Amino acid sequence: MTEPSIFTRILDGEIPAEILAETDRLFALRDIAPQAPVHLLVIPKTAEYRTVAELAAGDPALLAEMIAFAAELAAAHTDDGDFRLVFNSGPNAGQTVFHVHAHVLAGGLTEKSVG
Ligand code: DGP
Repeated sequence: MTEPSIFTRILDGEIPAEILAETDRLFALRDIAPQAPVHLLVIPKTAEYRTVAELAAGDPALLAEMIAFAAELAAAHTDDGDFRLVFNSGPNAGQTVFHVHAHVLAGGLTEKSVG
């Protein structure tokens, strides 16, 4: 039995954090270490999927819900609704929490996007 993820512990109320918004299957937090003026996390309530590739294979509708929810959050938290969506996948790509989540980055980004 693996330990519950930090996000499951927040969802269960064990660790204090403001849940900004939620749906039946998702919730959103402010990232504790923001990398942009708006830096939110969109997180499935289920901890079943560790990475975005696992999620895409196992429940593609939930991945689509994450993207739609990210767009709604960006519209609510920015003037223009523009946003960047990042999934770190694997420790060598910077993933530290193995409970799939999307970073929603927005609000006057000035750097050029990578890639
Ligand atoms: P990643 O490195 O892609 O696995 O992203 C994990 C993010 O989770 C990281 O940017 C920091 C954030 N984070 C970690 N612990 C907490 C916490 O207790 N509260 C909040 N709001 N965010 C957290």
